[in-house]
Order: sequence, then structure tokens, then C-alpha cells
Amino acid sequence: MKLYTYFRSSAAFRVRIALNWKGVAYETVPRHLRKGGGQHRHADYLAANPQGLVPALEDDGAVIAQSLAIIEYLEEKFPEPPLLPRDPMARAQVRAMALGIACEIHPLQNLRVTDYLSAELGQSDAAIERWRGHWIAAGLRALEELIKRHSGDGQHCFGRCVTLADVCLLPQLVSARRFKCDLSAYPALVKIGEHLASLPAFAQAAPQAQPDAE
Ligand SMILES: N[C@@H](CCC(=O)N[C@@H](CS)C(=O)NCC(=O)O)C(=O)O
Repeated sequence: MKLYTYFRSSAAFRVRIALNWKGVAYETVPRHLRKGGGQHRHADYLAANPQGLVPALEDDGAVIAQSLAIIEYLEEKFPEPPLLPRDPMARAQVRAMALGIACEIHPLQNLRVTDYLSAELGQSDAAIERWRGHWIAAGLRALEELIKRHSGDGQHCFGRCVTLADVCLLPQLVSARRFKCDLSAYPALVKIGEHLASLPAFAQAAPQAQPDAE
């Protein structure tokens, strides 16, 4: 398998965690989001992934875009160890937390969105920082409440095992810190993040552990 990735991409970070968690070997194919005007916008990459975002996973000659679609593919192809609980309600709760990050926070802090705010709408760096901070805080606030309901041990988002929600949480916390967001209002999330960061599958997927890290 080949993973088109960028060390700082939190969506790619999710997929790296899932691959590591399931013990799936893969080749890293870095796509720098700034160099060369953004290597994810180059014609060869767009031919493989018309959505033009990282990550993308190539397997058996086919390319899958979207981190959560990739992770669900991995979950179906390599069911053990699972990232989704068996019970339908539990699976739905885990997916709801994961989507709360992947759909409600991440897209609003994404590079092309903040570049558009800056280049097309003339917003200042301070305004963009405020925008990012606002949407990250709104999403994390909701997640902090959900975790109080669903975490079984204070070390995982749901129950007592690693799930897709944890796979999405750690990358989001890492990027929130990179954007200098104050996380003191989310002690439950921070505690879970500390536990996750200590697990090899998560630590080896971290931005600074990637071959393309700067
Ligand atoms: N929903 C997508 C998001 C992918 C995404 O936005 N990736 C970012 C990096 S984290 C990207 O490629 N950004 C490039 C850009 O915004 O131009 C997923 O989960 O894979």
C-alpha cells in the first residue's frame, strides 16, 4: 500500500495511526502542501486523487481519498484489532465523535480555507487566528461533554479501548496546539490525548516521526 501524506496533515495523521494500529505495512509518499505551489495540486496527484487533498491511499491499483473512508476500508479489510465497537449504537456514538472532528472542526481550519480568507477576502493573520480558534473551541467543547458521557476509563473517548474517535482526537489536539489554542477548558480531552500519545501506533504516526518532517 502507498500512502500519499504530509507530515503535518492531521487527516493523514489519522490514517497513519490506523495503519500502525492494524500493523499494516505501507510506503510513505510525501506531498508537500506548500512547496511547488502545493504538490497536492500537481497534475499527477490530481489524476490519482481529483479531490486534491491529502491523504490518499493506493491499494491494488486503486486510490481512495478521504481519511475516514480510508480508515473504514482498512477496518473492513483488516478487522483486527478493531477501531469500531460491535454494538450498532456504540459504533454510531464513536462515528459521531469522529465526524464531530473531521466534519465540524477540521475543514474550517484547513489550509485552503484559511488561504482563501487571507488572499481572497483580505482577512488579517489575527482575524484568521480568531476564526480558527473559534471553530476549534466550538468543536472541542462539544467533544469534552460527549467524552464525559462515553469514556469508560478517562483514557479513551469511548469505553475502554482505542476507537476511531481516538484516532481523530489526537491529531486534532496536536494541530490545536500548533495553532496555539488554549486547551485548559478541556481537561478530559487533554488527559485522553496524553494517554494516546504514549501508545506506539499513535507516537509513530506523529508529525515529527515522519520521514518528510521538517
Ligand atoms: N476530509 C478530508 C480532509 C483532507 C484535507 O483537508 N487534507 C488537508 C491536510 S490535513 C489538505 O490536503 N489540505 C490542502 C489544502 O487545503 O490545500 C479527509 O478527511 O481526508
